[in-house]
Amino acid sequence: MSARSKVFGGLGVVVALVAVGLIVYYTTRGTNCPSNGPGPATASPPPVPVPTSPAPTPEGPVVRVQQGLLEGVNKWTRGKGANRVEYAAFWGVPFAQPPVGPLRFKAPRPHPGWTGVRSAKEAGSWCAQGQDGDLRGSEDCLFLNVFTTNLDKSEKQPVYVFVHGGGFQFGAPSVTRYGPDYLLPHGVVVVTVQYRLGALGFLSLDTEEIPGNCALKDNVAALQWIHNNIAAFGGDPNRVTIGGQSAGGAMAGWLTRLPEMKGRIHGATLMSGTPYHNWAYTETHIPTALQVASNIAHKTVTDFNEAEQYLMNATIEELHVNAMLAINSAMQSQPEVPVVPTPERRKPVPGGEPLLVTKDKESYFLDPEMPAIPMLIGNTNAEWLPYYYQNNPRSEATIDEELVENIARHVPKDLLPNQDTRKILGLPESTVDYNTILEEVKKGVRDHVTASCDLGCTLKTYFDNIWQTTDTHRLAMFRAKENKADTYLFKFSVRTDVNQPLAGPSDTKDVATHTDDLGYYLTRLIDLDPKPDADLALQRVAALWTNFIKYGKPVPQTDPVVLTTDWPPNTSFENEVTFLEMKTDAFFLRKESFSGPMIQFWRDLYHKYRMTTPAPVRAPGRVRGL
Ligand SMILES: *[C@@H]1O[C@H](CO)[C@@H](O)[C@H](O)[C@H]1NC(C)=O
Ligand SMILES: CC(=O)N[C@H]1CO[C@H](CO)[C@@H](O)[C@@H]1O
Repeated sequence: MSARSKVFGGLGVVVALVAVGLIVYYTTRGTNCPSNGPGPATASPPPVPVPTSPAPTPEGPVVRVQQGLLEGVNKWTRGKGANRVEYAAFWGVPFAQPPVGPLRFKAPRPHPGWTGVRSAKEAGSWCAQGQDGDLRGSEDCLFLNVFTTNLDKSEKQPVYVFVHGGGFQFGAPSVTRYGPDYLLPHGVVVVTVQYRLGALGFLSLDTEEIPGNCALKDNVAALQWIHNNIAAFGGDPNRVTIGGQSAGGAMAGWLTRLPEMKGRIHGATLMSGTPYHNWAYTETHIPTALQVASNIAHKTVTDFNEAEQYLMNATIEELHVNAMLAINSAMQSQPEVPVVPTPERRKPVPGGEPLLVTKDKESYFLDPEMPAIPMLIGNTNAEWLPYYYQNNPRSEATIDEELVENIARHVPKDLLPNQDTRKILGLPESTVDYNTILEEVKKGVRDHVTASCDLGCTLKTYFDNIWQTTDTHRLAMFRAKENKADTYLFKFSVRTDVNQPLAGPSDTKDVATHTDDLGYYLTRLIDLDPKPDADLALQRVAALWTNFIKYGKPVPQTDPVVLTTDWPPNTSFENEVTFLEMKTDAFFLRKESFSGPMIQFWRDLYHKYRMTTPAPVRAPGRVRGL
């Protein structure tokens, strides 16, 4: 056991995130896993590009990007008939200079390029993350992967850029999952992106040295690189759809609203993740960063300059372990992950670190200057069911009662706007006692118990609400009010062998939990030969997704296999909404509350506490009630 293993192994620090399901489960069955050892633990200067000469004659497909020549590999998609196509894969393409040494915590800088032909046959190193009690990956990890069937063609194809999830702390688009096999036969170019994770991706003192939001800035740089280079792979830079799942969905949602991304993103698919979640944005970043610095220093550090030095000098192990401790301790009391996107409020310095998140969540989504981008957004139908069973494995009534009595752990803190948001929205100081809200929530849960849905059943929907569905619904409502571009809402309920095994004892048909949808549009190595029920569902999902990527609508025309009815876009997203229900045997439109029976309760609560006054930045009354 290495010293590193001991550091991670003894602490069990990932427990909270695993418990809430925000991390993606990595399946490493098969022989094809990239074996990226941990990278340098200490800061070192950015490497100078090494010429790869003398160059052997390339055997794989070669593409010229702005930085130089890349050699990929030719592959065939799995699948039969028209679903089996040959494609070129380019793995581990650097889209920025390695963010190491003095560039730790900084926005990515353009890659200086290379001479000769750079091999793009293997995945780049994962971004550093704790895994199975060990540290995996490296600080030098700003790579993306491109998959295309359209090299050397004059007619360009639309592009799908996928941002992986993993609670902002874990994950990577590896060769064992997030594969393009289902999407490529439909004529799109697929790109998967790596971004800095955990402390390296999000720690923030909101200073020039540690400005925060590195991971978002990595994605901004990746999209800029894609804009500049994707035509060389047969992709159309003017038809780029960004997609993401879980934390990746939240990131994709943020990106669609950044002015920097205007003209770089033309559509978005957000699966089980939006920027509205309590877990996808925090204003506790400064105390968190000082806490991490103090843990590293083994003393209390309050001075920003001193904290910066400790954070810049620390090893990646020290950073990750201490960030995980901060996350775990925050999540003991509420559904908040403290190492995630943050506001940037410092004064801009000419030539200094760029500011990215300069507004609050709501005003971003109501800014009339923002481009109109069609969106496909949705959830699985039982996102947080495993969380319920983790808390109450045998569905005991007494434990349900305890869960309600201790509801503070399960109430989104952002029901009340926090200080920074108040300032930006011009809202008065709050005089609300948070305990009043907690009592209202307890009562709300109990009021929704019915003869056919007892307390446990109500809690299952409640957990889905607080972690996912209320915010998905709020996003759809904001978009409908804004009425700028189409929104398509879906709920994914397919259950086949492609899903994860269910943690709970019951509900085995048509139940999909968090991450279950992933294996239906991106391939995993373990699903080599999907059974007929899975095969039908994944054909349908791939067609809907790629239609959206190609035409901006998932059903340009009805199809006997995919969907026999039209799927119209937004009309409104009031308490009852029309959405596509994707069940194992059939996909069909359905009109009911997207987030369950408590929708009116949540709307009232958000109306009462989060938006007590119409904000000056928007037309009066526009947001009230959301
Ligand atoms: C950080 O490293 C620099 C350069 O080696 C050193 O001068 C400084 O004292 C270190 N600071 C801390 C707090 O470790
Ligand atoms: C069916 C429907 O109401 N669609 C609307 C969705 O929003 C766009 C953008 O405003 C409208 O053009 C559509 O008519």
